[in-house]
Amino acid sequence: MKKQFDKSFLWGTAIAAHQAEGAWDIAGKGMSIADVLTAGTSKKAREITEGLLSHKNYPNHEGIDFYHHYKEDLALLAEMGCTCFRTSIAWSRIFPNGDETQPNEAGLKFYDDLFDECRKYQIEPIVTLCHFEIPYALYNNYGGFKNRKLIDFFVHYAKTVMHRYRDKVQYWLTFNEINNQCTGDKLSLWTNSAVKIAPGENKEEIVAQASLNELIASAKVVCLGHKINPKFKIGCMIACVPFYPYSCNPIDQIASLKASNKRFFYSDVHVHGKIPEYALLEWEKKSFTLTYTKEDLDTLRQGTVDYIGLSYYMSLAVSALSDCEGTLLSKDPLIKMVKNPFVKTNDWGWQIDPVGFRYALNYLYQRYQLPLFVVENGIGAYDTPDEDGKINDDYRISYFEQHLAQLKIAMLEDGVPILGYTAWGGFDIVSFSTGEMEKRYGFIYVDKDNQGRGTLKRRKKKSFDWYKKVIVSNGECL
Ligand code: BGP
Repeated sequence: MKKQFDKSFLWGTAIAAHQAEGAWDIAGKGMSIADVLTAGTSKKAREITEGLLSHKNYPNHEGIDFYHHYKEDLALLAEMGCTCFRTSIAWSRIFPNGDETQPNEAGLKFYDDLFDECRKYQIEPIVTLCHFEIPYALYNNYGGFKNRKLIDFFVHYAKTVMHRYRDKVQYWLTFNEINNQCTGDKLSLWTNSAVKIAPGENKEEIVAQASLNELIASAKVVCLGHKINPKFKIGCMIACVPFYPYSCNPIDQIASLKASNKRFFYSDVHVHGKIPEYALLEWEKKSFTLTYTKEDLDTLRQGTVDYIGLSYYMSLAVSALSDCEGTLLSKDPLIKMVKNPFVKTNDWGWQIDPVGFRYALNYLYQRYQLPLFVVENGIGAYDTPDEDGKINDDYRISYFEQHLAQLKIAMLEDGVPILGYTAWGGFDIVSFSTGEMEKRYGFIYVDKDNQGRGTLKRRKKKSFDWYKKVIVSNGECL
């Protein structure tokens, strides 16, 4: 039995370009869909205002100015002992409108320098090709991923960067949390596939088409990437949210199964290289007429991923709507989310469930039999510096301690192969769901507030030294 983490296990932190880089409109960068989200004054007030730019207020536009601070920031990660670092390439830094033939050299040069800086510290870059950063013009001019033309634009972009960084980057992820759009909520649809739904169009059908187009694009990129450099490891990235059945009532098991199929449809295609039967039947039942060709099906079959990248933040519990006798109301159960009394939540209502992490890792491995890479996990919290300016974030240490202990069990006792772990944030960055700075994830505090005020100075929190110890001992101290 394996007793320790493999020597090759990668430890690091993760960010996304649009939440950290800032410099949203310099050196030829075009606007991405993330750049047109606006932040409201309260956590809940953030909404999508297409085309309405609030340059001054939107913290993404400045992020933590990683664009100009990356040298200092990578030095801190190196000091913490990180052996890998996950970030994304902002697509619109390379192709400002998404449909150009020639890339923007200044954008390419920025990532050349960034990856060189990683290599200087022997930090392995893990690169997401699209982390909610579809060029805005592709939404405006093409209607987003419901349009097949985006497959070619994405492939051209991926080919350009994979070729350029072929000797600097080995680990790639195609679309961040591609499966979030299964929820159908506005923010997820917008950020995952930038679809413009025209009046009269069936939203669900459009989302299915856009998702399929993205899956085809991803498979094409896997094939192409392996040609560019056979050593590339190209993964998908899914939000891994296990759905617990609320009770041992059999109908709740069906609810959990159905909810899981909806969420894991994306990784089913990424890994098995075909559209699952349950999806085909569902599309037929709903009379969807999705467009895909025989070549697309071949592409899906050939372009299966090398590993599964995942984020894990929470578990959810589901129950089937039933009549008063507890019998299912229909074969296709209506599913409702229910509160899980066994888990606590953070200040934003996200369930904190370390044991669920072990469960999730096992679930994915059983379903796919592929190595996993945990590329996001962490806790958003309000951090308040004490009188001396120190941040004693024991709650964060405790969160990571508990989650990493479960990861260790999953790996060493349950036999789940895991390639590495990147804690979300590393630095405090702009929160995706709130658009604010005060939901902080980092081991490194960044002096900036929701209004964009602050010196941007970086400061180590108490958790910095804790994570360093974990990395240096290669997980032994857990
Ligand atoms: C994931 C996203 C990240 C990130 C994280 C935390 O869904 O991939 O971009 O932000 O969630 O979410 P938030 O920042 O909303 O707390």
